[in-house]
Amino acid sequence: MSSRILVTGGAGFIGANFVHQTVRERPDAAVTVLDALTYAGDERSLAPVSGRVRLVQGDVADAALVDRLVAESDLVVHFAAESHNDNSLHDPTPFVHTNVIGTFTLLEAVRRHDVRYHHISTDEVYGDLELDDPAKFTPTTPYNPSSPYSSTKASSDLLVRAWVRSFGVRATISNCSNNYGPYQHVEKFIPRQITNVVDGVRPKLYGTGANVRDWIHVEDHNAAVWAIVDHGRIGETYLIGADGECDNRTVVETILELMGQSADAYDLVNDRPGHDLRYAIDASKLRDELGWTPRYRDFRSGLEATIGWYRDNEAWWRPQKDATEQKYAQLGR
Ligand code: NAD
Ligand code: TDX
Repeated sequence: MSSRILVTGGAGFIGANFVHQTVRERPDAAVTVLDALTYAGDERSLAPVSGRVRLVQGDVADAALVDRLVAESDLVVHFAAESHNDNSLHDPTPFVHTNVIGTFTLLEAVRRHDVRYHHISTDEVYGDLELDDPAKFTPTTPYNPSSPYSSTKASSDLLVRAWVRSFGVRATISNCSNNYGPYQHVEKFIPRQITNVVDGVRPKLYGTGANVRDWIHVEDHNAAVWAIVDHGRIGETYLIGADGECDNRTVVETILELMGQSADAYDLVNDRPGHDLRYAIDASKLRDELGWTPRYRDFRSGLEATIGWYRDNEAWWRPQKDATEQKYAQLGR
């Protein structure tokens, strides 16, 4: 099933990895990527599958373009978003445009053409947990987003739920924890620190470094997305996570150690305003109902492989590095 697949945001981090995995594992799939190629999108991330993928440069909020592309698809997987919390604190405008209006535009098109839709979202819609609270997010945790980014993602999830209930749109939603792996923009925590160390710059930890994220390898996220598309129940929300909780300080210490530096060779910098303390996912619904399990169970070796990728692919990230660090310098971070 689903031989004609429209992947929005397929030139971004998770979307590009999804396209690679799809081309590798589903030889019959005809993949079209719709991507605006913003600062976060890079055509070169699709180079390994060029010839197997059609790239359309455009905006998910462009109703005419979206209508045409959806009409010729059997499945839409919607990754496109403005994805960085720090940017959303500086200027929320593109977050509302892409994350809210873009999702609305896609939903109207899949409604018109009765096309199966999968919505990619984040655990940040649930807000945060206390550091010493044993609780984890579940599909019934109330929405309580903290940042402009997470509130626009929460808005988009609620639109999907309403379009399922009111119009019978055939949609599923997944809310995943923090991803790491190849092709992630150097603005994000792990690639920023790896590339800083490559450049002889000390890693930068916000606040005290005590905040906890629940890390999952991008390949495991995307395998879970396929499990949901293939076997998930329409209208349902699945949480994706791999029991990868780790505080930021430990992540930085591990990167430093794996890169041959002293584990305390980092700086504490200004905290992010409204910084969520801790995220943690209970993925038992996904595991029990759909039989998904993560392949990357050892965060340390996943980090080691990711460090290797950034060392081997400096030409991919180098063009973004200076501008990214200049933005952080203005924030004292
Ligand atoms: P990213 O920023 O690396 O990529 C986003 C892509 O969307 C880019 O290629 C960009 O060009 C494209 N895009 C942005 N605005 C667009 C528009 N108006 N029209 C068309 N394309 C547009 O993001 P990512 O980290 O790969 O995240 C992908 C999705 O996964 C997002 O929906 C995000 O909310 C979600 N998510 C991310 C994580 C994570 O840890 N990175 C975790 C959970 C969920
Ligand atoms: O230099 C840094 N130093 C630092 O301590 C950066 C860039 C980040 N941090 C901290 C902030 C967070 O606690 O590291 C943690 C991870 O930061 P980000 O990579 O910015 O991710 P986060 O804000 O947790 O959001 C990510 O996961 C959920 C993605 O960017 C979102 O798109 C996704 O929804």
